[in-house]
Formats: sequence, structure tokens, C-alpha cells
Amino acid sequence: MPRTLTRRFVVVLTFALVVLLAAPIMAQDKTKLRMSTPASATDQRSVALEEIFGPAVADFAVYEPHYNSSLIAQGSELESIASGDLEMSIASAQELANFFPEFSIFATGYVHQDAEHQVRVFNDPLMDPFKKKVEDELGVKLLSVMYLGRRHVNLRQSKDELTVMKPADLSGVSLRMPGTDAWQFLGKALGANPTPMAFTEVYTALQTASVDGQDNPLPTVVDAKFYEVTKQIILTSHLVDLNYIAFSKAVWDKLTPEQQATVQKAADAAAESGRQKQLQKEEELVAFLREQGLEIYEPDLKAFREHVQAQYAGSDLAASWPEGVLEKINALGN
Ligand code: KDO
Repeated sequence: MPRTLTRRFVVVLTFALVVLLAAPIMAQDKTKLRMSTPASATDQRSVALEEIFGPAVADFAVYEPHYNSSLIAQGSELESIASGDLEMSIASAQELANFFPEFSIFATGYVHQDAEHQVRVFNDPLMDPFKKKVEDELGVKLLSVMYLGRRHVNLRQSKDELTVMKPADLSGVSLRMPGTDAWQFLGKALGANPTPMAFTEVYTALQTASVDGQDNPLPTVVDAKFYEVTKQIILTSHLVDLNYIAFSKAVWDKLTPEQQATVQKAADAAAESGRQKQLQKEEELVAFLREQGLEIYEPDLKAFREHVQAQYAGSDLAASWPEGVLEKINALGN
């Protein structure tokens, strides 16, 4: 081999070795952002975070998502962030209400009107004391609001077996709801018998008839394949559901102001993208679900709204809502 070629070969080889050895060191220098969620990898919130948030922060952080509650059980994510075992989650208002009961206002049936209303509420000064409390007392920053969708009642029984037009028709129906008090209250307020259960167990519970039904937005019914084991969807729209992008305050405080701005921008961009995709899916999926043989119909919405609102009025949950906040939320509506 000629001398110059050998020298060039050695130089190239050395450079490649340096790059190979430096890559893991550089990755180690980056902040690890473990995100745990019960959602699947194909859920639009997961997709938006992976496609938009992860790459946007890649210069200084490694985004590491864990789906299907594979890292942390549903409902324990906030505690894990607080104790330093997790950096991010897609947290629900119901989970926050476990720590701060006043968050139940954002988990109350028929309060948020639509996706845009959620964004207006989240960005309004009315949210500042809520966000501050979570930051100060739990060490969690709520970066942005993600749209999950309109929750509807989804049952195993066919419409012939059970037609649901008003809350009384759900009497005796065991409806799986997530495990916190705020969720269980909503299930009862709908007129059903709420059964607490983790999201990852719902498909099997429906398949084996250990519950009569579950409630979730249409994109989730499709993503989790609940349509394979249910026969009808009653379009109750009882909760325009949201999740917050929750971020460790301890990690946030270690970032430079520029990095913090990048994280914030990335979270907002991911939330906006996920929201648009989820809205589009909600529109499209009625046809898909009907093709799968599900019966989909609207009940007496006025009866449901009035019944649900009457259950909250005067409840312990409502007693925890700071004065005037419900009025402010309503004023931000259409
Ligand atoms: C659910 O358990 O029904 C729920 O929809 C609750 C939400 O807050 C959210 O956690 C969601 O599950 C998961 O992300 C799975 O979609």
C-alpha cells in the first residue's frame, strides 16, 4: 500500500474512532427527558411529542418516551416527577386533583366547550395560581395543554339491548373510569356505576365482560381498538378532555434561559400539532367506527348536561374551586 494512502487511512480511522467514542459522552452530557404515559406510541399526543418535541430539544436533551405505562403506572407519574424518578408526563387534571382538589374544576363534565376553549383557559391569568401551586408544591411545571378529545360512553351491549338517551338509562351500568376520585365522581354524575381501572386493562375487561363499557374520545376508541370489543357509542360529549405536558421543575431550573425557551416552544408546537390531528380524527372516525359495525347516536344532551351539572353543584369537589374561577372559565367560552 503506498505510504500516503496508509497515512490517510490512519487519519480517517482516528477521526471515526474519536466520533464513535465522543457520541456516547456527548449523549451523556445531554439532559435525559424520560416521559411516561399510559398512551400508546400511535396516540396523536405521543406522535406529536416524538416528532416535534424530541427533535426540537435534541441539541441539549434526549427525549425518551415510555408508552403503555411501561415505566410508571397510570396515576403515579406526577409523584415520580416530584421524586426525581421521571422528567415528563402527559398529566390529567384529574391526577392533579389528587394533590390539589381545585384542579377538579378542569375535570368537570360540560365545563370546557371545545379545544380552543381549553387553550384560552390554559393561557388565561386565571391559571397562574394553579400553575404556581403545582410548581411550588409538587416541583412540576405545566408547559402546555394537549387536547385528548370529547369523551363519549362506549358500551359492549348493542343499542337493541340497551338504548341510552338519558342518565337514568345508565343506571346499573358498570362503566370503567380511571382510578381517581374526580373520574369516579364524573362516572356517577353521568348516572352510571363507575369502576376504577387502569387504561391498559380496559380492552381485556371489555372483552371478558367484566365491565359494561368505558368512556373515551373516538381517537382513543380506535387507537386502543376498543371498537373490537364494544357495540355502541353514545355521543354524550360529557368531558372535553385535556392533558397537560408536565415537566420536572428541578430539570427546568438546570436549563439555560435559551434552553427553557426552546423547551417551551417545542411543547407548544407539539400540543398544537397533536390538537389539530386529534380534531381531524374525531371528525373522520365516526364513519370508520360505523363501518366496523358500531351504532353511534346522540342522546338527550340537555338531560345529560343538566344532570351532570346538578351533581357537581354543592359537591365537595365544587367546594374546592376558588371563588369566581368557574365564571371566568365560562366567560372564555363561545
Ligand atoms: C383513560 O384512562 O381513560 C385516559 O383517557 C385518561 C387520560 O387522562 C389519559 O391518561 C389517557 O387515558 C391515556 O393517555 C391513554 O390515552
